[in-house]
Amino acid sequence: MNSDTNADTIKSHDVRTGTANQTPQYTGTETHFIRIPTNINILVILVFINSLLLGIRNSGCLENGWLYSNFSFYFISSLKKTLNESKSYCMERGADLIIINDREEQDFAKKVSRGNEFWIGLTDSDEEGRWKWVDGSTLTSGFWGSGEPNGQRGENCVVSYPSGWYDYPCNDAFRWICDNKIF
Ligand SMILES: [Ca+2]
Ligand SMILES: [Ca+2]
Repeated sequence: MNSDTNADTIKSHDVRTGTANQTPQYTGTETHFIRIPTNINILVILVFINSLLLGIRNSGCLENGWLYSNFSFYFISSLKKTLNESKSYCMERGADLIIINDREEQDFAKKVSRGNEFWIGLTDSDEEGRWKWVDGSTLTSGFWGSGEPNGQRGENCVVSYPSGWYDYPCNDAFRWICDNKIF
């Protein structure tokens, strides 16, 4: 009797298992859709944490003044230094001077600098009039102030004011913004 009951239970279980096995097969595509974004989210979180740890390793600790926005960490200085000193400050912390590729980043930099002028990572030191970013890319369009650039060989570095970009002698001293891109 017990063995009959067990047999029924097993049979019943087999039937249910069979039914249960059909459901995920049928909705396999749906399960797949759920897993992909979850994995991407985990990846983004891991990269974010890794970047934080790298920042801590490179500079001893994350210093006050670093802001996170759109896959970059930004440092807005309160001191004023020459272009090379500013660039060195950024590079010692695994970053470089800010590269501004679009209006959104220009507006962001203007906002976080609170109206102060600052060095950006743009120069025509190598060839007069050929403006290049610190990553070696060529400037395609900029946010030059009225009449700028106008310094010829005497002004090969760029300061961003709320009213636009101005070429300046690289040995002048200004605030600066570092940009540490995650990707
Ligand atoms: Ca120049
Ligand atoms: Ca100028």
